[in-house]
Amino acid sequence: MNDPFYITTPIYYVNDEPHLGHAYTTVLADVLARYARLRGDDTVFLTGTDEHGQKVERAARERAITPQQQADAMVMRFQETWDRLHISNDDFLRTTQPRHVRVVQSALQALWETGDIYAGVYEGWYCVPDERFWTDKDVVDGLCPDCGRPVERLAEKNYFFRMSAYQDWLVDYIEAHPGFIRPETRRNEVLGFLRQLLGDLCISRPIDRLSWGIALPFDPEYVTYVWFDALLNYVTAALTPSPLPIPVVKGEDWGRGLLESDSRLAALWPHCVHLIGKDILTTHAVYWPTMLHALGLPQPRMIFAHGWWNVEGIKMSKSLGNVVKPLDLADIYGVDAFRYFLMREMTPGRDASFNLDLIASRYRSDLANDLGNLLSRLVTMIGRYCGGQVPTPDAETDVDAALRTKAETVIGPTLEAVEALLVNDALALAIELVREINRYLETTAPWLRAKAGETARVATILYTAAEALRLASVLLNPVMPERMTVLQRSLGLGEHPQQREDLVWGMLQPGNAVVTGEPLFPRDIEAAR
Ligand code: ME8
Repeated sequence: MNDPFYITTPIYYVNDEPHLGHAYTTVLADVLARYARLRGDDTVFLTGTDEHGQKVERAARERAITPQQQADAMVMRFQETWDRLHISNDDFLRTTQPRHVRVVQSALQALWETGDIYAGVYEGWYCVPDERFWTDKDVVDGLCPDCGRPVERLAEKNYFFRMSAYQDWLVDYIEAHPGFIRPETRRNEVLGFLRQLLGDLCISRPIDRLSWGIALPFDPEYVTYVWFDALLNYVTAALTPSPLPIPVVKGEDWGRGLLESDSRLAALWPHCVHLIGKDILTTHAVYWPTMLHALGLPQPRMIFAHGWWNVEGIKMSKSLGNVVKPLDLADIYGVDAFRYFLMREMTPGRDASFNLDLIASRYRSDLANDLGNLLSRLVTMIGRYCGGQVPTPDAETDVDAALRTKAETVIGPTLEAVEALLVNDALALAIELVREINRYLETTAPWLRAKAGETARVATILYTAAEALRLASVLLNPVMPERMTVLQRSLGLGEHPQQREDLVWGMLQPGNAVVTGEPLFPRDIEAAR
């Protein structure tokens, strides 16, 4: 039995629409989920929205609507975008859902009971117009680093999570679990951060300054501040759906009790993989593990922080007007080509720079020329020389065996690259197989054999090429699910969820009627769409 696979994206703020960066993380999670399903793992893929807090409250005020209306409108934009981008999430969590509010409140109460949450004084530089606290380090000459207006010293009662108590434990844990924070550079970054003394974490705001949040169960004059609420979403979604209240027990007994009583949580949680951008590494690799530990829950299997997408080398930002909208690109190149581009172009641990030429050249070379053209040549030749039916292969020669071996031996390394979260490498391997099939056709020249009347030889060549292409399409399916389904349909295969057995040589049935259709990746993109 395979281990289950529980993959999460960050839950995105609903103050603005999804852009290229959000699309990247979500497509990567989707691709990993689809590969896991191909492996036969019991897979749960979670994404969602982070709806409480100042950012959303302020965005709503600017649009003269309520925070709930703001959240509802943006959630639609996220869900529409994910639907268009073929995102196969099993769950979509909104932090305003009652199922989540009950988890947050009972977790807060559990930590309050043990003193892991306590009342204290929060002091800092406050920017009144921005409604935001800054530290000594942030403030420049008494001015807000964001808006440049004067800040004032403010002290107010708030609630804190005793994060400092878990610093030594966290360092030991990270050191003992090399695969916990990935890639290695991010792990080192977290260990470096933990060399300074860890403070406690302010987890509340008084409701007269922020009302859009989950009320503290032990002080209704306060709401919990975003991260305590947001991070717990991963636990909420792993629980068996239930309308019953979560029993309030102290500290670590909270998580232990849940694990004992909820078999879904117990099965999923230890296999959880959090996919995040590097911007939220500290919250996930420092706040979250200490919160989980205090609550008596084990750690997720892995926190993977990918790099940053810039646009032509510059940070994407609204004020620079260079925000890339994923659906605009999907409209031009097609959804799957856009997904392919995102996955092929970024090495997950590093930053990447977007530019339009890059996507156009990937499209032309890998997709239109290598892959799309191969399918159309093959289908045309099967039509012309084999009566439109996948031929029955005759005796295999060395050159056929070489292609079969190449196809069979590329499967292992491709899946291993995916397990290491190097989807870009996996794609490079799959496309290399496609190129090998093109070279094979050049070498074996079935059109010359056909002219010479060598029917059996033509049958073997076209079967071998088509079967190798089918295998490549199974490997590429998690990245381009819709286009690869079309490809398989062209080879006369029925639509079905891809399974491990599809990765075995010889699954293409002779006799299947091939289908000539529109090009898989039209060369003249503008004209075709
Ligand atoms: O931080 N390049 O939400 P958020 C790559 N609500 N990825 C990017 C990116 C870019 N330029 N811009 C955004 C939050 N992302 C919190 C998370 S989780 C418990 C709470 C992606 O809407 C990347 O995954 O600001 C990043 O971590 C995330 O969007 C931040 O989304």
